[in-house]
Amino acid sequence: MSSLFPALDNAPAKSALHFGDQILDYPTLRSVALTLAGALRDQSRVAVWATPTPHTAVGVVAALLAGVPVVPLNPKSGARELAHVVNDSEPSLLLTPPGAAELPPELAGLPVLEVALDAGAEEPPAASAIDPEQPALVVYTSGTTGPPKGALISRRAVAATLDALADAWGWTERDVVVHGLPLFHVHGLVLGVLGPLRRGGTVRHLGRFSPDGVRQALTSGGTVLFGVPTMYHRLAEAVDGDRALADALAGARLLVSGSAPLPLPDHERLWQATGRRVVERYGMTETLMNTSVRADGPPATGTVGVALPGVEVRLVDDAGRPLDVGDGETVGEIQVRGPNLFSGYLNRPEATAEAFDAGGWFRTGDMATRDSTGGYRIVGRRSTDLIKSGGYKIGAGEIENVLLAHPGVAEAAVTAAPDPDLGERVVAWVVPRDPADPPTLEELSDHVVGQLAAHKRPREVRFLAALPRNDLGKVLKRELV
Ligand code: MLC
Ligand code: AMP
Repeated sequence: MSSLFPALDNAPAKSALHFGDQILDYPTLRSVALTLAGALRDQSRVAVWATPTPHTAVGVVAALLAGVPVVPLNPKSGARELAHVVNDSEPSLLLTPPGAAELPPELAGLPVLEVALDAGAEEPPAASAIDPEQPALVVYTSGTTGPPKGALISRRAVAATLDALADAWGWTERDVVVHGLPLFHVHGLVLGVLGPLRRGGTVRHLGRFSPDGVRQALTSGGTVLFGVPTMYHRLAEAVDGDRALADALAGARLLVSGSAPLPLPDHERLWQATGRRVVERYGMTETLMNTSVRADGPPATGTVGVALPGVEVRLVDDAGRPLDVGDGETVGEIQVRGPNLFSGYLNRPEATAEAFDAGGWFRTGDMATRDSTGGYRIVGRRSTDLIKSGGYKIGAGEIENVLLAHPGVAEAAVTAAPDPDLGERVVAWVVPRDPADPPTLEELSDHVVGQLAAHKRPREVRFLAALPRNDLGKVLKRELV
């Protein structure tokens, strides 16, 4: 059996996965996943239609048991990005829940296997030892330009990050992790599903995030809550005047936020209402988790905490020279090194080479300060072409290319605007072909949703006679914002 999930070896009689009223205990998960693993052994790479259901968890665990890399697919992908992901990653099989709604034409030709939640007749023999350097996952993540890149995340990186978090958070088999995160990104899938299973604990997935769902789950056994800042913002909005929700949050062992900065006002409102401090951790698809506020350390607000065990974190200046500071003021780019790092971008050797410096440090593009205790505070990011909306990373270039294909658009630039709920929202700056008859926001939004996932749609459009450009023709985004 793979060493990624030691709890599946002894399969204790306790629940592993809760998705609504669908519950799988460890013995059932073991037997269902091993049965499926037996059917996957000859596959080169499997795509998983990552619905927020137990089938996704079972499909991913089975593939990992079989030593087959997984490409999680967002079931709400637009046609253009889905075609890109499938052409780039070339899965040999697609796993879906039974009776999944009609699959998009981009997946035609890909053999489909439905994930069953009942065990087959016989368990196949366990796989022999699998190389920890082998990819566990290929997770697509947006860059500043072009289509998303597939980050190759090894089994070693998954194990390292989860064990480091266990140390920082005192995370054990007694924890029941509650969340409503999507299962096609590392937050929901690696931390939110593989994490509890590696610890031998329980996942309690809400199907879809709601403050009510959080309250119910935390008052019926949930111990830890994972969420992106937008979810904590919605909890902060809901908790005012809702004693039951306040009590539920106050009763959790740990409230963890990540994927984007948690604004101080939301931090403070939750603290006032519950007496609890939300713990922030900082990570990235390519690096998995780098830093966290420790559960056994002092409560901290506005910081993403200290380097996780085994992870080297440093700040560098614009020339890439290390900044040996602890003044809480000097800003540098965060670079990281450690066993949590990805192995490269699929089919993109140049992008992979660019991502690291000569010493093997990964350039995150995030700007931060470090204080005298080694705590990091993220103050921004290097590129104006990356947007974090609702915790999703969105590349401006990808949306600009889609907007330019709209018949009413002559020129387009995409930027982020601050948003109290989403953190940042996507703003489209458009030079219309016919200034007397510009496309509406709804038309542009629908056009983007046809090609890309709905979270990438512009929430606002601003019309201009021309985009500000430098002598080389590059759009001056800082002038726009
Ligand atoms: C909206 N929708 C449309 C549409 N407009 N569908 C078709 N056509 C249109 N024009 C649909 C959306 O698909 C969605 O459906 C619903 O309407 C609402 O969309 P929304 O307004 O965009 O989002 P919302 O529901 O408000 O979601 C907020 C949220 C979500 C916080 C729940 O943003 C979220 O789940 N964020 C998590 C992102 C995340 O996990 N990031 C981690 C990355 S890893 P439906 O059915 O889908 O609701 C990482 C590393 C790390 O960052 O450190 O963790
Ligand atoms: P992704 O590429 O989707 O994995 O997103 C990674 C990015 O999310 C990082 O580079 C950061 O910019 C951001 N991020 C993740 N966690 C935090 C956090 N706790 N605070 C601020 N930004 C964060």
